[in-house]
Amino acid sequence: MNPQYQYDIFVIGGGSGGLTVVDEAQRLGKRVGLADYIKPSPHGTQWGTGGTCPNVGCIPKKLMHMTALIGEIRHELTATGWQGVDPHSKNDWNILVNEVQRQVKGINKGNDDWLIATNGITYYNKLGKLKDDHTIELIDKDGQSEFVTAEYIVIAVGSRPSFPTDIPNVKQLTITSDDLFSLKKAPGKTLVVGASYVALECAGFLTGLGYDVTVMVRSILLRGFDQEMAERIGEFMKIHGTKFIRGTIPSSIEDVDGKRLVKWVLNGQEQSEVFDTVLLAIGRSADTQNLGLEQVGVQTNKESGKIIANDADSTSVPNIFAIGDCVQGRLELTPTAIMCGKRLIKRLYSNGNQIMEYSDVSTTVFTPLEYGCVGYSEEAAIQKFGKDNLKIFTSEFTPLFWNFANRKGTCYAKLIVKKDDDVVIGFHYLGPDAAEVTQGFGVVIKLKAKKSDLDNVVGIHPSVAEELVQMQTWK
Ligand code: FAD
Ligand code: NA7
Repeated sequence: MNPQYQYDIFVIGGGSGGLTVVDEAQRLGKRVGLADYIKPSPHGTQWGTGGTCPNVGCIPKKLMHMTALIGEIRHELTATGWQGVDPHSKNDWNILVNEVQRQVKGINKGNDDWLIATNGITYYNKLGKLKDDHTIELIDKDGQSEFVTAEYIVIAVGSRPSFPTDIPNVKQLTITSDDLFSLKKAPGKTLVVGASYVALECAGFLTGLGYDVTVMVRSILLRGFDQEMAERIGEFMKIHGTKFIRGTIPSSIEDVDGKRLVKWVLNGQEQSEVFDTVLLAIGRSADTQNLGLEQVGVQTNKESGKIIANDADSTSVPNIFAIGDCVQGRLELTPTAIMCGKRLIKRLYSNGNQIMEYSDVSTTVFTPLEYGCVGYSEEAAIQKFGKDNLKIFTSEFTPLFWNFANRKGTCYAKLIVKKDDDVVIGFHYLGPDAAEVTQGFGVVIKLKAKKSDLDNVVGIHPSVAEELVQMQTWK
């Protein structure tokens, strides 16, 4: 402990990464300070402790996605003789939002109780700003400041939704995922702008909840993911009612009697349509403005605002570290921010030497047909190893229970295997419970299993996952 400073370690940002750092450091008896402050969205939406994941990210998203999937089962219930189920019943948005917020507030309360009750943590519900390499200014909601000092500083301020700069009043005329999960009024007919993770997940569950949803796609679906899988997701969403406008972006958005008149140009022709809600999901920007980074000498990418940190999470100022979504080149996921925070504290205080590895991280996109993957996409594998050195195994299948009500669409899986050593370098699965199925394959890929190892596994029957250990057809 260095008595020169008030805290051994001070964390700015109490999300997935920041809270992990706080927790790990206090367990080791360190004097820990935390500043977490939620800047309201342009519509004034605010939330409690825990950062993006429990408030406006993973958790409310998954709850709404599950609600849409539960709705789909109405058809199977009717087909299998359950009485009193109306397959055309409507979802009540207000009941859903209240339930989602009840669960979110439960998580907030758990965090609040823990922050208050844990010895060794001092929590400030204040905006943190660097003053010098060991001093942080803490600003409360009334603009009053105090200053604290720390030996180490960790920046974990996450990211916030981006807005286009060329559409007048865009922040007032649209909402983002920061507003959606607590929206007071049902979204109604919705245009989702953007075509990646957040856009397709939100479009998927809104369609499943019964809303008229159109996705406006600038270029491709799910950039960075395996494009065959991405296109299959798009096809599945289409046959389940989501509409797509591809190859354009909004050129203007206007308020017309409380609705949104959106115009765009497609093939040289101006087109327009009126929506109740426009949901922007065009990516996220690091929440690093006004953090005092430049003044202290912490380097950032000028365009994205992301902090530049090395593999050991050090910024250009050696005692200032940065983790999670606000750092350039990191996967924007809760478990990566958590593991990164854990490893940082182990390295700082308990002789750890492991750095965070960002390859072979399993993830799932919670679209109506869920997509789990780990390892290389087909495109990335071809680029790295060449087409001739790969075997791409595929399988198309229909889960048994889908036949009850003739659910439309099919599931699909893909394994990418290197010919020279038979190692499985990519796993892709489109089907029910993708996160549960994919987690185990994350271990398989991490352990560099061979295709012949999978061939030696006896499948569980009847299941969808058995498809993955008996794939014999390759492209
Ligand atoms: P955050 O969790 O964003 O925390 C940053 C905190 O810092 C916030 O509380 C912020 O208010 C605070 N802060 C910012 N500036 C200051 C300041 N100057 N002073 C004090 N406090 C400040 N990931 C998954 O793994 N699975 C998913 O299914 C998933 N779904 C998602 C769905 C959506 C809609 C979104 C938006 C994200 C999703 N994510 C998902 C991503 C995941 O939420 C993030 O990767 C994760 O929360 C990043 O953690 P973090 O600690 O870097 O930042
Ligand atoms: P991403 O993954 O950065 O994707 C952004 C999407 O928005 C992508 O489809 C872009 O199309 C599209 N985009 C970007 N700018 C525009 C404009 N100006 N107009 C229309 N469309 C645009 O962001 P997400 O929000 O989906 O996800 C971010 C992380 O949050 C993700 O990793 C999850 O962990 C949670 P492009 O392909 O560039 O043409």
